[in-house]
Amino acid sequence: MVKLQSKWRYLVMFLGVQLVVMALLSREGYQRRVSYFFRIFRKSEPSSHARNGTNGGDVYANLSVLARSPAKEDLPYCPKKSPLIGGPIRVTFPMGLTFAEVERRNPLVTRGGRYQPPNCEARHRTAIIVPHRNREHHLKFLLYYLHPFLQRQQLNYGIYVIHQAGDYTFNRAKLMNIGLREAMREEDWDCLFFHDVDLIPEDDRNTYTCDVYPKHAAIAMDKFGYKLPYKMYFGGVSALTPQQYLKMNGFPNNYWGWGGEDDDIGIRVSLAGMVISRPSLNVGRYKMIKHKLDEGNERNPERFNMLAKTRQTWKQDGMNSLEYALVSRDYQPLYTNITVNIGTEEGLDPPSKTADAPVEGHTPTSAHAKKDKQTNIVSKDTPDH
Ligand SMILES: *[C@@H]1O[C@H](CO)[C@@H](O)[C@H](O)[C@H]1NC(C)=O
Ligand SMILES: *[C@@H]1O[C@H](CO)[C@@H](O)[C@H](O)[C@H]1NC(C)=O
Ligand SMILES: CC(=O)N[C@H]1CO[C@H](CO)[C@@H](O)[C@@H]1O
Repeated sequence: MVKLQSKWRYLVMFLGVQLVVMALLSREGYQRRVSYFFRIFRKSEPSSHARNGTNGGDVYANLSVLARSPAKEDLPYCPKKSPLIGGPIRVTFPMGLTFAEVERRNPLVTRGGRYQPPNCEARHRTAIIVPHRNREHHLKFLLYYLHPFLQRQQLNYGIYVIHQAGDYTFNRAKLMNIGLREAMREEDWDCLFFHDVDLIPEDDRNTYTCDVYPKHAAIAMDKFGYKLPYKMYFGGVSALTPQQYLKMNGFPNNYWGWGGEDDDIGIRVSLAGMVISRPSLNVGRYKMIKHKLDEGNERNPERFNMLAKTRQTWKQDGMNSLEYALVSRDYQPLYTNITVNIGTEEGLDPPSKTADAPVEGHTPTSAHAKKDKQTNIVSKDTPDH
């Protein structure tokens, strides 16, 4: 009986304390402290990095409809520093985003993904080159963020998607070589941005213009803790003038599959007597769209052997040895789709494609596991417009 009584006593005390707490809470001054208290408990979910990503501004702010001015000839130059630049950008990946919605939000983008500032003459002409295959979902997000991002920087720009036809192993660097050649065919671009489809810039002070040396822009990615993973890293997003590009004979054509080619490019920069230029760490920030390694882009087992030989190979392998066949060039509302056949390690028309007509010097039994795939997998491009 005594036990029970003391239990009751505790309960009464507890309720009393609650009453006092409630009374205190109801007072204005405590509201803030309480919400702070609850935030402490919730904070385990978004890490400090993630918080940073969501702190920034809306990338579509400040882009409200500027009418295209009729007199195009005598526009003044845009200011050296765009007044529309706002710093950190909030990057999220809304479900249900469609290409049509991206189009609607970018009314001034013209056919093929081109844009010029409506009321001033741009100081820079930048082409964005995006190597691509089976990543329409990522492309949609990239375009959603990149179009307003570039408009805030008052650039004259165009976005080129270089689409590798077929199912043979992916070759990112070769697609970028093709991107340079095909983009320069259309316009005298003074800067080319080589852009992975799954990287979204998080700060518009990271200007998409070229420097005196080849620029590595994606220096702080969320996946590497917003730090440069190693000194010679040149992956993700980089920018070169056509002159810088040709000086290093472009990028290598012979890296098939994932990895190595970006390091090769970094080595080429220094072999060609240049250095890597970089934006500051708090500006060159990118968020990566999470995904698994793609089918048809398996890790390249040769990559370390090949890197060791870059010094001997860079002058023979690059822009001066580039071979491909243009399949189509489509002007989509938000980008230009350049689809190319890039062949395989064995050339543009590998024996496997013309299996009934064996080419001398190539035994059809060569043990390329990747090559066998080509005949088995059916094309499954799934544009989700
Ligand atoms: C978040 O951003 C601020 C300013 O943009 C920066 O000073 C800070 O270091 C960033 N924090 C992390 C964890 O990246
Ligand atoms: C580009 O064009 C090719 C050929 O028409 C098509 O298969 C592919 O889906 C297109 N890719 C994009 C991203 O539009
Ligand atoms: C040029 C311009 O419109 N700048 C505005 C961009 O948006 C910020 C925040 O909404 C404003 O403070 C700027 O004036």
